[in-house]
Amino acid sequence: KSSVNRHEIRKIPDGILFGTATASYQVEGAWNEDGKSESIWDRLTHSTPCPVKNCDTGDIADDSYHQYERDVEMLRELGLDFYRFSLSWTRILPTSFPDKINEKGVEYYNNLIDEMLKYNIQPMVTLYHWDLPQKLQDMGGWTNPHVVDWFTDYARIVFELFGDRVKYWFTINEPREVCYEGYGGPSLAPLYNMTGYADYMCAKNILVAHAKTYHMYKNEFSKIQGGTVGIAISANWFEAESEKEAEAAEEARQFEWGTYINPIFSKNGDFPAVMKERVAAKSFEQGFFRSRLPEFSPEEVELIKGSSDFLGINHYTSKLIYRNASLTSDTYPSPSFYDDMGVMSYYDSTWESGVSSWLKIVPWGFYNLLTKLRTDYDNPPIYITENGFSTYEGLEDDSRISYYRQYIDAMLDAVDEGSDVRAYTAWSLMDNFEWLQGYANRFGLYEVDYEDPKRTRTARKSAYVYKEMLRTRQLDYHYEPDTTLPITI
Ligand code: GBH
Repeated sequence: KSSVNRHEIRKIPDGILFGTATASYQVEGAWNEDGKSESIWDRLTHSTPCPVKNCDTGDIADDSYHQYERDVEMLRELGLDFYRFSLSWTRILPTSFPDKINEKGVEYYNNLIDEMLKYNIQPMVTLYHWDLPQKLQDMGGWTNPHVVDWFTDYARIVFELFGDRVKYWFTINEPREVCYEGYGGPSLAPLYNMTGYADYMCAKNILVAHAKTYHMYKNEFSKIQGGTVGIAISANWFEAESEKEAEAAEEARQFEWGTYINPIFSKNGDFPAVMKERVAAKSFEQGFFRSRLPEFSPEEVELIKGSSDFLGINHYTSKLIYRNASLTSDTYPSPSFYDDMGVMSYYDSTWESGVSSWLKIVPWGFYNLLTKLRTDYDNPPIYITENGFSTYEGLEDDSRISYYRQYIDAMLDAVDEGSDVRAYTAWSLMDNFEWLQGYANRFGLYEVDYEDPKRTRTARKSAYVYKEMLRTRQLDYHYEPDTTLPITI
């Protein structure tokens, strides 16, 4: 489907909210200030040899802990409806548990929230964006079923502290990345690298923790506080290389995001059938006495089913999928998540790339994804909780502008056909600590100067374009901002 008609000015329907996002560890800095304790990212970035590109850490990051007023000023400059940020568990609860609340940490978030609300910018708050308390990691983190209690206790404190003012909650950011990249693979903390086991244990526990938190809010808070609760799931598009690979592509989608979307949003709940069958079959072949994929009890299936007021989607890119004769038992390590899934994937060489090697520009993939979510899950309310593009430093970011225009265009195609998209979030407000890539890959509408102790933020060309799009509620491929003028409120 050709989604782009670049000659017309396209009206953006009223009612879709626009914002930007960041996450605590990626922007706050102040890693050990005012009573904050150590998270798994503090531990990882301080370990030797340093695992992050250029030995970067989030010790100072964007210094948002001290610069929340400037951050809110930028939100105002852009004219945003909302700002999606996350809370640092170890800043609020230094023991990990509810026995000690760190007032200074609470004060930081109160200040940020109150400053935003002064200007009518809605806080959308993520409870967990990857910075688990190290103490809980030492007890197994997301592989320990007790994490369900640890997380819901933390969530209860957070709802009590901020729920009078925060009306949009996300429990977990990207369970697939937490579990697969953190516990299965070695590309996010805690780098467990135990795929085929730890990633599946994490998947079960994180879904139960999410669902218990959802029900706690519904039962105990929503009547008084009146907010909504959801989850942000990463879902890239997986396209069949050719028609005969349709089944392989569908299996990739079920393994990659069905793992998390199916239990919450499908009619029957539970992990996708194909995943349960495949992992069980592989496990028995390999000599296990039971499936490496843990089962949900019937009560857990019911608990998780429907446990979200909306579906948050982080979408960045697409891949092509095939399965052929060359896929043998040696293609992937066995057991492993990828061996269980049993497909091959690659990026089309004609797709333009961001600085992040995994990020190719494929706007029609976004359209296909939204269409698929609409048809498979009975048109759930969708919040696009992240979408964005990486460059090197520099203020002239035409490739980012082009990415945003094409992706928003593709999103509007799906909206025209009935997709219930309620919000769109650009990742990111400003450059920040891009996990193992450090500060080399930049996603910001604002550039951050990391040489400058003040971490000065400067609007990129894309900030001007995003602002104008929101102001006029029009998508105009020909709009050229005058970046010699300062961006003003
Ligand atoms: C999101 O992850 C995250 O929510 C956000 O925090 C992040 O900054 C943003 O997108 C951009 O990445 O090349 O081995 O370092 C999107 C999924 C997670 C995919 C991290 C790439 C790192 C792989 N990304 N992952 S590696």
